[in-house]
Amino acid sequence: MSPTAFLHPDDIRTAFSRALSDMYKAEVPQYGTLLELVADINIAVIRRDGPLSTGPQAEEEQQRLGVERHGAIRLGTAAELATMRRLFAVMGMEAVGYYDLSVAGVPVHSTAFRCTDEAALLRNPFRVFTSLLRLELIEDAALRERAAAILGQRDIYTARCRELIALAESQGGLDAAQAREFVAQALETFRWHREATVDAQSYQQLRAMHPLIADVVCFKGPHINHLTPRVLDIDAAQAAMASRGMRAKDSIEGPPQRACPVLLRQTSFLALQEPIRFVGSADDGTHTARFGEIEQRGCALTPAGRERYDALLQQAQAAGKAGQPRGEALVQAFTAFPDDLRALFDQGLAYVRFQAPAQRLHAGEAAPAGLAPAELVAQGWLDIEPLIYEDFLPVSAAGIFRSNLGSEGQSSYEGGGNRAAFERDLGAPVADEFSLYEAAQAQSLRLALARLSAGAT
Ligand code: OOG
Ligand code: NI
Repeated sequence: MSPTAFLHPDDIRTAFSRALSDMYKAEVPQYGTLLELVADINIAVIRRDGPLSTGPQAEEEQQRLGVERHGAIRLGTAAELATMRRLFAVMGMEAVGYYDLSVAGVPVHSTAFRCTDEAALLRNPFRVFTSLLRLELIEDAALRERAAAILGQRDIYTARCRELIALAESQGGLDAAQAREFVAQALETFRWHREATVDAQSYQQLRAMHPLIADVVCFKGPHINHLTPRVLDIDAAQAAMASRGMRAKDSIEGPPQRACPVLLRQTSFLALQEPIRFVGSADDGTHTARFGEIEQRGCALTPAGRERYDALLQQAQAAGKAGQPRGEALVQAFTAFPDDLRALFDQGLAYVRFQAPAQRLHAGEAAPAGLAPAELVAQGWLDIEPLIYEDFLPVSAAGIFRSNLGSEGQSSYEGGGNRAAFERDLGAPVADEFSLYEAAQAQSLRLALARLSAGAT
């Protein structure tokens, strides 16, 4: 078959993300309310502040916002993770970043499956935060073995889904009909099942160990546990959630409100108590796992910026523990972090997208040769815009896990992360997010410089 007959992975990703969103809307109606609320706020913010970008991709930035969301799943075994990597690859997504959540008392480690090139991100930046349970962190050997045995019996993929993944790999893609079938089959893995695969007693034992363990081990598959649209003003969204009768988490994770948003701010509505059925029992139980979340994304930070961010966050947490109100501690700590894009860029703290300024292009002026990017910016030959952060934050993720799973279980695990084990189980290394931002920034520089010199001729 000729490659032109294949559907583009971006289109498969868009179809899948839409199908997942529709399914979740039907399963968790509050998520639909959240989507409406976010769309209203985004329209209002763009009306108030103007478009997200003034560059050539302004229109795509706006349409990206309408489809943008992330989801999260929690897997039980190495084999499940390895197949998930191949499933997401069909949609042009790969594993980026390693997140150790054991330090925050959640016995998992995680990555984000997402697309990595700029054009694909603009078309649809759908991402899935994917965690793998670390059974080795469970101390009770009998329970650990029992959990492994239960997980060993399930197959979270349909047979046809496995076939279509293999077909995509051997052909180098899927045609339209195959892609449609793939989306429908892949969706099955993410569906909620109210029938637990264990009896009530096993469920309670695993849950007592950690609610997350019960959530991963006791069900047929890794139900999508939330989907998160991107909102342009999360403080407004947090207030609106309350006014629409949603029980929002009481604080926003991430940095405080700023003039120049950086990284990621997130909040959620609390997980639903859902009825479940156990094996061999007429009595129903309840399980709490699925929720809704919203996030505001800002500028990606360089390693130096991230280090500064992490230090300030720690400082705020320490002040919080010493009795200062959380919000106040955060605002106070972050006064030390520059709050305009130019300062962030000049100090090497943030990644940017370079643009050739329209007025200079129209005037046909030529930029002097041999100037470094910083000088070109300083002299007005280049404009800068924030390069949006596409990833996650471990401290925020842990906060989201905790607020939705309840507080049973350990507060932290010894031993730290194990990236090598994660990559072995995944069957591939995880990409380094900083290199990706670095490359995106460099590419925007090349494009802007090319436009500058073309404009001058
Ligand atoms: C994942 C929580 C992490 C985020 O947005 O940080 C996450 C989970 O609860 O499985 O989705
Ligand atoms: Ni999330």
